[in-house]
Amino acid sequence: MVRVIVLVLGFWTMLGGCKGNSDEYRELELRPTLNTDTVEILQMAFKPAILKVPRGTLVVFVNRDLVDHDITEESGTSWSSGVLKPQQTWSETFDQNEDYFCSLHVVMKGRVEVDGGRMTVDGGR
Ligand SMILES: [Cu+2]
Repeated sequence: MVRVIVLVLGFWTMLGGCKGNSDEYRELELRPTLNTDTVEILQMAFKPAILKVPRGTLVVFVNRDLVDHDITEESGTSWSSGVLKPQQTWSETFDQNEDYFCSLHVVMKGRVEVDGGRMTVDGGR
């Protein structure tokens, strides 16, 4: 009997990722896929300027430019990354469409479009 249990545990371990922590295992079951995507900041622009993603995608912003930038929600009130120095990254999960800009260089604008996402409420602009 003990031998059977050892074999089963060994098989689970081979299947990958189960470290014997039941909470961790449960979390993996509940969140089977975490979508991620990337926006690069390069030559004073967000690339791509419009990123289309499934709802709940974790978007990683990477500053590949030579100067500081930030990522700030368009109205400037909902969220902001704070200053991102060259080679620094910042990430945010998107559940709805969001327009954003760089508050250090206001001509830099970008948008994340979520599949089936609602339009963000325009903050009086
Ligand atoms: Cu900037």
